[in-house]
Formats: sequence, structure tokens, C-alpha cells
Amino acid sequence: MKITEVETIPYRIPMRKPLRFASGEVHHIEHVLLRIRTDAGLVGCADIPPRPYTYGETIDSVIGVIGRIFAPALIGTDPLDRARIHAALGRTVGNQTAKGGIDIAVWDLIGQALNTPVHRLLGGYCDSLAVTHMIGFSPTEAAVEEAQRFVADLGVRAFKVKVGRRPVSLDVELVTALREHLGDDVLLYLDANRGWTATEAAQMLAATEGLDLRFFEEPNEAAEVLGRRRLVAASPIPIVADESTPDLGAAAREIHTGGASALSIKTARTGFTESQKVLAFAEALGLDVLMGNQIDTQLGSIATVTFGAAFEHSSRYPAELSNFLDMSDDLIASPLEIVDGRVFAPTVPGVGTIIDEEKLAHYRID
Ligand code: MUC
Ligand code: MG
Repeated sequence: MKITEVETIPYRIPMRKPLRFASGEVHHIEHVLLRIRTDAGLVGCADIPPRPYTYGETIDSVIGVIGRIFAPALIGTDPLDRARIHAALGRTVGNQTAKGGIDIAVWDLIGQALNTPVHRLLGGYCDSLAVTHMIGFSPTEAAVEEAQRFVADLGVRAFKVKVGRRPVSLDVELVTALREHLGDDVLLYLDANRGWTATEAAQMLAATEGLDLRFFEEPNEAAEVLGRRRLVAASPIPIVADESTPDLGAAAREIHTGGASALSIKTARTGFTESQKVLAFAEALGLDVLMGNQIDTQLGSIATVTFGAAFEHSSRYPAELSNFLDMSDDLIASPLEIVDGRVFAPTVPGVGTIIDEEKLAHYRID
């Protein structure tokens, strides 16, 4: 089997509810749908979410790098030769979500060619993951109402709270109210998207002691190394690296230099192949792993659950799988559902993402 064509389609879908966080805000989903075709008539598919405020990519950079550099390297290659494909992609630095999408689409082809769900090819550990819902910046009352609705309507029992606002007391009040209204059984953790200094992040930890906050993601800028190391060393809870570890090398560097003590894995940026390496690295060192959300559509969330549910170490904690509910629509043909607080991995061959062609025609912007 050989790859014959690589197609990139930019599309735009409005958010039902904008998501705001310390490093940016999202009002529209502006992603690239990637389709890789083969001479066997198979089509591998992935969603690529450029995040300029996180990785510096845009729709145009994704389409440009794939069209000019990656597609010529892929055409004529057998999708089963993944290591060869990765060696070719690795010659270009950066472009994290473009590379992640290619890996997922290639795995989709492999799963279809072998008539097996990719979730099982990867590891098949369990059939589903519990869901964490991400709460963006909003007034305390609205955030509490949103969380209570997710508990009551969808059975969700884990929340990641976006923090990093000034003064720090705004977010102290928010998480105190969430703990009070949601009770002790709900998993709560924080993500400041580098919005605070190390000193402010330490103030937050001290002020919320006793609230059983489980993790603290990107409290400050990891490149401010001494502040970050001081914080990680003193923190009573794991400090999770997300955007500071966009690939395996960065994950190894941050962990070994004391910049973090847990890792977020996002299939949007490390696909399945590199995510598996990050996971093994974390497992060997006894580090907690959270399956993160790159503000993913249903297509992207299916990739997350396909990977996360495939391994024991990535299914220990609830996974961030609910951001698609903030979007007004999706390109997927059969909607993803949260049932009793869980999302199930597809059981069809490949990754299991089937595109609704009418929706694609409606939302594409090329
Ligand atoms: C997250 O976990 O940070 C917001 C920015 C980004 O890159 O991902 C989202 C969620
Ligand atoms: Mg994060």
C-alpha cells in the first residue's frame, strides 16, 4: 500500500460559548482537516488544531508545511513504515500539530488496512475513559453553575479550572466556591497557562491548601527556570507540564531539570506514536499523566480516547474530553457522547472518525 495524495482542508466553526484562559481565547474553531489517501482506496483522517498562542502554528502554516514539505515526503511511502515517516517529519523542527495530525491519519490507514480499531492496535487496555471538563475564565457563579450542570446532566466528576488571573484572590475565591458547591468527591485541578509568576503561583498553592486540588498545570513560564524549579520543588502537588513539553525531548528536559513533576499528553501534538514514547517515559519515572485537550473537536477527542484508553498508565485519571460541547457543530458523521461521565473508544476499524461531507462543504473556508 502506498500513499498517493495528501489533502488539507481549512474549516471554521463558531464556538457556542467562547473559551477564555490565561494565554488566549477561542471564539471560532479554525482547524485543518487532513486526509491521506492510498492506492488501496483507503482514506486516513485527522483534525489539526493550530494554536498560535501555544505552538506558533496557524491554518496557513499547517497547510504550507504539509503541502511543501511533508506531503512530498509521504507520497509513495507505505503507511506501515511509520518509523520511516517519522524520520522524514523529524527533519523539520516545530510544526507540532501538523506532525501530530499526520501520525494520527497514518494510524487510521493502518487500522483500516488491518481491519482493526487503532485503540486495540495500540494496547486495548480498557474501552472508555472518565471525563474531565475544562472550565474557562468566567464569573464564580457561572463557573459553579456550569460544573453543577456537568455533574447533573452528564455524570462528570472531574474538573480542570482555568486560573492565572490577577489578583490571585479572584481564582482563590473561584476554586473555594467550586469545592464548596461540588463536595469532596469531585476531582479538581488547576491550569494557569503560564499566566502567573512563580511567586503568584506559590501564593495560590498556599491560599488553597486544604481544598484537595490534585494537580497544577503550567503555573508560570517554564523558561523562567529558577522560579519554576523553586515552585516545583516546594509544591505539595504535582506540577504538570503541558505547552512547555510539546514533544518527547522537551518532556525529558523539563522533567530532568526539575521544571515539572507530571505530564499532560495531547494526541493533537504528539499523535499516537510520540505520545506512546512520552507515556513510557512518564511510567518509567513514576510520573502521573493527564490526557489533555487541545480545544479539540469531536474528531480530535476521538483520537484522545483512542490513545488514552489503550494503556493502563494513561487511563488512571479522567481525561479532558468535553471541550467539543462548547462548539456549535462538528464535522463528524456520528456524534460523540458522554455517557455516565465516560467517553468510549470507537470499535470500528481505524481511528473511527467518519466525516459528514455536507458539513465539511458548509464549514470549509478554502
Ligand atoms: C490547556 O490545557 O491548556 C488552552 C491552550 C492550549 O494550548 O490548550 C488549551 C487547554
Ligand atoms: Mg494546559
